[in-house]
Amino acid sequence: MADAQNAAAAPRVTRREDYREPDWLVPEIALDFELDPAATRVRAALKVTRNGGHDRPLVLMGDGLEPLAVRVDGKDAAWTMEGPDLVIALPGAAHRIETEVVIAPERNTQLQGLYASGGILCTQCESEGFRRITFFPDRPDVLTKYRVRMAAEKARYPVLLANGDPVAQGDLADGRHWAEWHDPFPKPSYLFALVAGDLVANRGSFTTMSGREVQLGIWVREPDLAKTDHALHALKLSMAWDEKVYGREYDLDVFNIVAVDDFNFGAMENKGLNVFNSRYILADPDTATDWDYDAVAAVVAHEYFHNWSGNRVTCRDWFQLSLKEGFTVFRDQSFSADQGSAAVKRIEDVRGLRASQFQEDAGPLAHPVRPDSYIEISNFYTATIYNKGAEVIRMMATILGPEKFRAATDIYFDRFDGTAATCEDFVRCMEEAGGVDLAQFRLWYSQAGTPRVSATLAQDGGKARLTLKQTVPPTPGQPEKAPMVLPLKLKLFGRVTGRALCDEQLVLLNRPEQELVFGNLTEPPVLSINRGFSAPVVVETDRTPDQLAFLSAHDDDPFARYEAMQQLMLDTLTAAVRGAPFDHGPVIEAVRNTLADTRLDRAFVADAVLLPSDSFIGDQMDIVDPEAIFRAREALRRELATALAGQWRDAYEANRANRFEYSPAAKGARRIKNVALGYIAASGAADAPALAFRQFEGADNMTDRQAALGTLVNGRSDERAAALAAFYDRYRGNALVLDKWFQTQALSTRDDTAEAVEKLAAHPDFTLANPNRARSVIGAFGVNQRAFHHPSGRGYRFVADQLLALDRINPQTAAKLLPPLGRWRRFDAERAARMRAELERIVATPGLSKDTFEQASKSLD
Ligand code: 0A1
Ligand code: ZN
Repeated sequence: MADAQNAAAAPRVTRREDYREPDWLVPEIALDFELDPAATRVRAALKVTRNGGHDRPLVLMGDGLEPLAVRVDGKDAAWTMEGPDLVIALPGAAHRIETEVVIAPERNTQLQGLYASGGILCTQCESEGFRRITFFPDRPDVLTKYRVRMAAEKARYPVLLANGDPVAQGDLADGRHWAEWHDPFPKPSYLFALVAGDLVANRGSFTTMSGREVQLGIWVREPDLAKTDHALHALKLSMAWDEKVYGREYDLDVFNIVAVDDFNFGAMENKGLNVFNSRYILADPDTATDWDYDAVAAVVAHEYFHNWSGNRVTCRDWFQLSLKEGFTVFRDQSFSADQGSAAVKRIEDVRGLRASQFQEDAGPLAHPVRPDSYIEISNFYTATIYNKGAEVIRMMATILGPEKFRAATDIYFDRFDGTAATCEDFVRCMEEAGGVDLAQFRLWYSQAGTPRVSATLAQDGGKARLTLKQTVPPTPGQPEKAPMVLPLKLKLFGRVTGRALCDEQLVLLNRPEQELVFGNLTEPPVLSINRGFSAPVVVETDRTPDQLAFLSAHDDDPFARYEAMQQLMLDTLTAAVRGAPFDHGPVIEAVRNTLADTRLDRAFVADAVLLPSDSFIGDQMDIVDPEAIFRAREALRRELATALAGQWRDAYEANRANRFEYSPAAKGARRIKNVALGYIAASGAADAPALAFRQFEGADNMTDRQAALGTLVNGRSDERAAALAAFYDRYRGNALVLDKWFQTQALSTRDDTAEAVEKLAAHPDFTLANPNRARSVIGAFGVNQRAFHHPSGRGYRFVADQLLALDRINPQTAAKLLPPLGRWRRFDAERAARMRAELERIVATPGLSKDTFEQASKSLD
């Protein structure tokens, strides 16, 4: 705790410009673990070599470790501690260093390093967790070959796994056993992993393109075994996809995945031994929604793809994090797009980007895709690094075209295989293979903030003049911005015939203002712009409701079609919130037409007819008025519900057939049916609660059951309590499903939700020790705009109280809950003052972690 306090008083800032090559390299390590939850003895033998002609000592980083023995070349040696680190002066160019420490996994509530989760011992080392296990140069540019031996009580830990391939195992006299694993690929310490537990595997195999057979295993506790087929299938699909699309083959003889219940993030790509949050592995129809199934496949793919984008080619330093994360998200998004509807996938990805990354980029925690400094690197596993980073890769792929992009990634993988690379290295490969100059494009890595483009189209006889202007808003530390390269796909449609007036064009807007002229127009043109969301920007146009409604019915790019509808809804809603004149008519007609268009994919229709969320509407306003937004949105929802009552009923009935199948068509049917159910309830129809309850009780899958529960939870019917009680009774023994029970209530649109979450946090099944459970209440509540911003300020107090309690247990997860409190500048003076008061209380708390300190103090600046 004393360390944490010091960190808060004088946080050390790490800067990108200070990067220096490591003084010492570690080509090899042998680790020996005597595993025990209370006291695990870790012996490490490192071969170290001096890197260059300097006389600096060897610094082995530690975090909370005490050296019990230190030997150099077999002899006891002199050493000192500098803060948490072990420092040894060494005379020669190469030495053998041995250290010994004892750690206590069962007391590790931070879930970094070696910890216990439900009787399983497992590790999480990214970013700086390896130094909580043993003394080591714990930085990603030190690549080492690992040999790991571990011993543990056989009855409690019958399965012993580590990175690489298994080489030997055996029994010991005292009920213990041991196993040894070798990883032939040099790797950074953040990719180290071991797992010991009473686990069973769903086994499979995959034959690689060069004919090698790889043994696959998805390891879980025995009762969960039946829920692992989907993950195993997704793994095989991912392995085949990476061969086909990127020419990349798996490289070890085994690939193991372990699911654990307590995990700070989604999953971790440790070499040959991925460790997953169980919510991204376990799926069966009774407990997982379609969203969960898709997320399992996407995360399995993501972690698998890291084997090349992250492991074979890793990051030089943590400022390059997006090198592996942005690229790997782009790869997993492309994989998912190839499994079903690419259009629907793109719509969902953009929806997510806007909800999390645009908001981040517009607030106090905005940072570039390649940050310049950090206090705590764990705070930088953000939507900007991941999702904006993926958009940056996507833009380069768009600019290069598919063949050159593939040629560029081939160069990248081949040239940097086995090394720790930088974002700059990646961009250079793009330039080389693409024959393009990306000098100005690099601003995407260094400038934060979401660019804004204004587009105005003026017709003049047979010609039209398109004026494009760009601005990039100021962000913390970056008051002035240079114009960026924005690849904008655009097209014109004729308002009379609906026909395209030109081919799709890719315009690279790279100046503050640019003009384009279109000729030979035979009818009034309508502008379709940023098609496919080709650039992650905000586009403002002067398109009329009529033109937007027209595009929502005629655009041949599904994303642009969706976007036109969203813009129409957004314009209508923001006018209502501002008290300006508005007309619901065009939205109702556009939704009517979309619902009636039988050629459209049902999943697409479901996305298109959903109103923008409260918080996305809020993002359009200088000062967010949560109550006015809620009222305007509910009013439009009710009107859509009543004006199209017949169509919602039809959509519901037509898609009611209820035998679970996991296919794009069946998923689409469930989606539109559940959106329709929501509208039926919004109409206030007397039979709506009974309809929802019938669906809740009769469902043969979690998608339908949870959707019905969500609809009821937003209302005030008797069925509400009955459904909540039934759900709880049925699933109280299943933590992942119980999370849904908590989350659904924390997301409720009812006006008593701020009060309700306080009760949820006092529920006997609520615990801060499990990150999923904490997020299901506090994280969900934080994005429930109206409830969180309750005028009394009780929502702010609740989140701050919980966050402070969690900070003492698990700082990484606590700090992730802070951003909603940091958005105070966007709210009225009274709310802003209350939010600031909570941030000040947090910052002033003795013993605060540096994770939370960084988030809170930056949010106050
Ligand atoms: N590299 C993982 C994400 C991850 C990051 C940090 C963690 O613990 C601090 C855990 C996982 C991924 O991108 O999936
Ligand atoms: Zn990742």
